[in-house]
Amino acid sequence: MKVRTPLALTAAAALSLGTAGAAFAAHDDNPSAKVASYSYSLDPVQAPTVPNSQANGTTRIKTLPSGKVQVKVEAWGLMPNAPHAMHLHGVDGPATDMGCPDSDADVNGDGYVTVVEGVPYYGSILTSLTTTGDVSPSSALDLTRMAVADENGYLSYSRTFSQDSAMANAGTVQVVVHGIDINGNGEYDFEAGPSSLGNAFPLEATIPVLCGGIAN
Ligand SMILES: [Ca+2]
Ligand SMILES: [Ca+2]
Ligand SMILES: [Cu+2]
Repeated sequence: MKVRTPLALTAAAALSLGTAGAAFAAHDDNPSAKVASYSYSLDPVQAPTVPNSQANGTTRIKTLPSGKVQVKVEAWGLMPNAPHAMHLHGVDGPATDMGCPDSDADVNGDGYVTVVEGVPYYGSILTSLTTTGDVSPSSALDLTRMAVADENGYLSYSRTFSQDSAMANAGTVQVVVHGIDINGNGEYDFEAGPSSLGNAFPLEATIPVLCGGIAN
């Protein structure tokens, strides 16, 4: 889209896109127990031809007896000294397994899998993995409350959520980490163009870098 769009609207747009792509194979049985733990590797979303895009990581999503969900993310090789938007992506409601973008995800063939091009694979934003405050999709791009990678590009994140959609979908979500310094200048800028979510954000700040989840 070419217009500047309020965050709440872009989140809503992403949500409506998400229901279209429930395309993946049978899900595992949803655990009936109150405690379950899901560990995934986080793998690069972009082709190796995208500079500075080949990070890696791990994530663990654990449902706690208290009815809360703990999410841990550890990643290496991210853009250093920069915040990285992170979310639980999926389809809210009855268990629907999505997955991570594959090589067909770059629909327009420009060499980048944008956040919107990934939605048919990983679904919409269910939970924003912020460090403090609101965790709803409306905080999706609030980089002031996102985890920051250190000078080596290492990021460590842990937070416990009481949000309903995080709890309801803990077994089927994808963890997606965003933000790639494509031109290597040490900041998110517009040289590679605007975000697929709107012109207010650089592509560099919203492009998915890592994804992990059930259907990997
Ligand atoms: Ca593309
Ligand atoms: Ca840059
Ligand atoms: Cu995301």
